[in-house]
This record gives sequence, structure tokens and C-alpha cells, in this order.
Amino acid sequence: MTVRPIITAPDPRLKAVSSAVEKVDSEIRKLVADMSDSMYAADGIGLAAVQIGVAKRVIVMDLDQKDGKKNPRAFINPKILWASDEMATFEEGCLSVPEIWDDVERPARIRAEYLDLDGNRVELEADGMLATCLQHEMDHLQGVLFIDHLSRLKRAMAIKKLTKSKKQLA
Ligand code: K1U
Ligand code: ZN
Repeated sequence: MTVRPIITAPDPRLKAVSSAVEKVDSEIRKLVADMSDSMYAADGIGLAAVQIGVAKRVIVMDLDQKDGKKNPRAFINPKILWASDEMATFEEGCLSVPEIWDDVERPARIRAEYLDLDGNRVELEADGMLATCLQHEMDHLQGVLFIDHLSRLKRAMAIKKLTKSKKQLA
């Protein structure tokens, strides 16, 4: 088990645009295992590789954590093929933006493609929390945080709070 530290904002590494994975090999499978360990250790439901400092287009997610059961899913090189005009609002949080939660509006339904751990192309339709979480994690791959969807004032307040708590920890 390898738990890797999660980078928190404002850290310029979170602004990186992640690169596509060229081959799903043992190195990527080890990255996915480390990401899952790190996500569970931080009590998260999702994680993008860039959050542990690896700017590759890899996401892990587990929306079904009940009674200590673990069912992590990996999404490699995910791409949104279609997004609904209908929008949905969910309260979002982020392991890289600790202690800040706010409502974000995103397309309610998406169709996406990705590679699984065997390198097979998979297509899925998602709504509800899966659609929200996938879009949130795919934003990370573009260097975008959920606070970037908030008003300028709310984002500035969030960054101020994060900078202050980082200074107190230093
Ligand atoms: O940091 C991340 O990208 C993961 C993030 C995923 C997410 C959560 C909510 C809406 C959209 C995306 C998290 O896992 S934040 C932590 C979290 O969701 C949680 C933590 C403790 C209890 C319940 C939920
Ligand atoms: Zn996040």
C-alpha cells in the first residue's frame, strides 16, 4: 500500500494540463493502485493523478464506499463525447481544496469514453453524482479546480482561506 501526499491549492502543479497515457502498462497500473490508496486514505470519492503530482490523464473513483467495501474504478484518457443541455447543481468538495464546499452547476448527463486497466476502450453514460464527479476529475486533467467555476469573489475568498491555513501549518 502506497499513500502519496495530495497537493493542495494554491500550488502551480495543479494548473498543469495532463498528458495522454500512451500505453496502459504496469507503470500505469501501479499509479492507479497508489491513487486508490491515496484516495481512500484521504476519505475521498475520486482523485486525478495530477493531485499526487503526476500530470497524466488518469482518474480513480469509488462512489460506492459502504461498510468498508472498496470498488475503485479507473478512467484512463477519459473524453466527454456528449453533454446534455440540461444542467444540474451539486455541492462539491475537493481533496486539493480542503474544507471548502460549494454548489457547482454542470451538465446533468454526459456520455464519455475512456480506457480501462486492460487498455480496452469503454463508453459510458452517466448522470447524478457519477456525471458530476467525472466532470470534476476531468477538469483536474485540464488544470481546472471546482473553485474556478465560482464567482470571482468566492474564488478569492477560498484562495485566501487556503493560503492562510497553509501559512499556519508551515
Ligand atoms: O479531490 C477530488 O477531486 C475528489 C473529490 C471528488 C468530488 C466530491 C464531491 C463532488 C465532486 C467531486 C472528493 O472526494 S472530496 C471528499 C468527499 O467527497 C467526501 C469526503 C468525506 C465524506 C464524504 C465525501
Ligand atoms: Zn478535486
